[in-house]
Amino acid sequence: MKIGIVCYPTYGGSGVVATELGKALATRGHDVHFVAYEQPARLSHFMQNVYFHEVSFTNYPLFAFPPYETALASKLVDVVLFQKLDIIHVHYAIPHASAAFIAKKILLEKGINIPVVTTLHGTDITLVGKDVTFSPVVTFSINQSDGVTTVSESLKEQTYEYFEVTKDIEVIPNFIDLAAFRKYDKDHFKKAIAPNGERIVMHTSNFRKVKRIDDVVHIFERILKKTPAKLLLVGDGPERKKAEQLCRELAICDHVLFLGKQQAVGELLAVADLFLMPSETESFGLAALEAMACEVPVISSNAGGLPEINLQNDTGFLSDVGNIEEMAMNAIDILNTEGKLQQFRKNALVQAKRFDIDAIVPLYENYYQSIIKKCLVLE
Ligand code: GMT
Repeated sequence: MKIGIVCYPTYGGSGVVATELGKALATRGHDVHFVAYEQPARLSHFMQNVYFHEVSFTNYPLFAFPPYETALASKLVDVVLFQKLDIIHVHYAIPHASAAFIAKKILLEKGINIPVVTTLHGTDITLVGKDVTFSPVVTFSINQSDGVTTVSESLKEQTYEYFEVTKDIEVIPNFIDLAAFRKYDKDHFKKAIAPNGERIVMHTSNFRKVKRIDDVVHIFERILKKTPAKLLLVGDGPERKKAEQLCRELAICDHVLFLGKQQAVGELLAVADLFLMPSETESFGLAALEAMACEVPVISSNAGGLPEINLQNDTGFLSDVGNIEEMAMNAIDILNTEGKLQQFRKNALVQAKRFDIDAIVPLYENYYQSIIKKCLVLE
């Protein structure tokens, strides 16, 4: 198949899922054309069957807000026509699904019925999308997509709850490449981070409000009172300054490392003992799955799709959003009970294997085939 993938070129979340999916599809012999405003972060090396089309445009002083959606729709028309795509797969509804709808309409005028699949990732539904600023367009473009997928059962339910969606939604969970994320010997890293054998606690995110970075810091402060530990904070975003300030106020700076955006998150997870994800909302929690693949138990909230990934008293513990006392208590329990830590490590890997990339990518291939068939019947 010739597949167009529209995504954000970001380091985490939907951008990473879209890029890893595209790379896996290319490895399986498909031609994959990425369309984005920048080269996707995980597309750093040449790969056979992978192409990148940048959405760029000359700005004009009249535009207080550059019309990205229009430029993207035009680029999609161009790529479909000249690369002869079989299907467009957009990741994150805003504004990708509506841009794909415009492109589809233009192409229909030229006698081409290009199938469009939209994958909903989370905040495009639960946070930004359901705001009145966007909701009419999100509802419309979901209903106009030929196929719609969500990354968890919980996100599917929320989509039906928040929007008047008439489409059938297919749940295709996110996935993990177990060859890239695995526990391996990184002893020199461990010694550099925790020279006195301290436990290593980790959090990675885009440091947005929904991630509740304050909770991460407060949980860690409580852990520190009971066990020697280091906190690795990986990533960057609007809440980082506040988190730095909080660490100063709590006088725990010597035990906290702000590492910023890191390419090789797997290398850090390989030395971690516990992962914290106290998010306000989380449709899936890909970062938690990455941790589990590296045999790291997870202390998380029970928001959104997290109970589908992190299993209570098995791969970690889940608590109500904001219940930092319980999260800290469970974290201390795991870190201070060696037998439990080892058992949870094993369970985490067993659970991660259920989301193996080799099992999930064929689900997308089959879904594309069914949508292409459906569009052919309609022609
Ligand atoms: O985490 C974010 O806020 C980024 C966002 C995105 O779309 O880039 O992530 C969402 O998509 C990820 C990949 O499907 C999911 O693993 C995250 O749970 C989801 N984030 C939220 O729902 C907050």
